[in-house]
Amino acid sequence: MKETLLKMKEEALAALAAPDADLEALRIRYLGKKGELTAVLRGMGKLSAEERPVIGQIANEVREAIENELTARAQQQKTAALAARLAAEKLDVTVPGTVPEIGHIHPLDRVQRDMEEIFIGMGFDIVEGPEVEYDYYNFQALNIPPDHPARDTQDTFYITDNILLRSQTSPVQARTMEKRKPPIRIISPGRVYRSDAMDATHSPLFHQMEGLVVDKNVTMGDLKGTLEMFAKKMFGEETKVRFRPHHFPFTEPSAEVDVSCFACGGKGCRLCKGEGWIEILGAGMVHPNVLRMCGIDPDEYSGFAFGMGVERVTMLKYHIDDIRHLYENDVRFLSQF
Ligand code: 2NM
Repeated sequence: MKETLLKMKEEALAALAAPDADLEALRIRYLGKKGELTAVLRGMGKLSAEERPVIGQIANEVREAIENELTARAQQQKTAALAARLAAEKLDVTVPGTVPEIGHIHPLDRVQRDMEEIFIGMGFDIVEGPEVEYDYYNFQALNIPPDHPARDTQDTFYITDNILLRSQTSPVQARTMEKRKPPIRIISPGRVYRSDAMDATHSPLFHQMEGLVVDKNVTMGDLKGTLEMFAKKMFGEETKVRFRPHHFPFTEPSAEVDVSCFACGGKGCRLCKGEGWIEILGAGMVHPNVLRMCGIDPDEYSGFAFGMGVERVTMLKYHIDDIRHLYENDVRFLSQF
């Protein structure tokens, strides 16, 4: 029996020494309820009274030896597993990362925000209004007569007889004059709609930015100073501004406004088609009829207004030759801004 026990101990310790020994299986095999050591102990009943304590002690020593080795090997295996995991999960923190692709501000948005910042700096508020508008605010309140070509269904998207998609952002200004008392200093950026066929310079949906100032003693000089300041901030400090007489129903007098070419400085180039000047804005003194219809006394107050196309300015500034680039959202185009 002693030999059996000692042989069992040898075998158990040898099995435990294997690097990937299944410790739990070995514990069950040797020390478990149906294990080898337990089986030997069961046979002890047949031993004599002198043999029993001797074999009992050896059995205890064998159990202790196996238990101690199990504990030691468990600790070793845990340490080895941790070391293996750390080695496998090692990161080289000096490897350069993959740079995530970041988005771009759309050029139209870039230009609209630049315009807004300039006018905010001059004390203007931004006011927005509905794109689905009454005929009244889009035309009547702006002194646009019933037979004016702009009112033709060929040019304007009518929804009903008196509801349409606004063809300019000036209805926002008519609404503001009705609601607020002067002094009024606002710009109204936004989408406008005209029934135009799509080509390189036309789109049925485009963006405008219109401005309005109403106060006592507002003059054409204020209009020129405001637009000159805007042009210098928008196109560069050397930019000059030129007014040419024009006609709009909602302003009197009216002008088309050119800026000196920011590509050639006025010498004449491809961008300005050799003119040295580029038309950017329409402007004028708000017509007394418009002020009156919006509840402002034209004998007490005067005002100026202006309007420009955001697409046109964007295309000139970034040398974009086709308006459709601005709507197609091709990332090869957008990622250049
Ligand atoms: C332009 C040109 C000239 C304009 C007029 C008004 C209002 F509401 F005050 F009458 N808003 N915008 C105006 C004047 C717009 O765009 C080319």
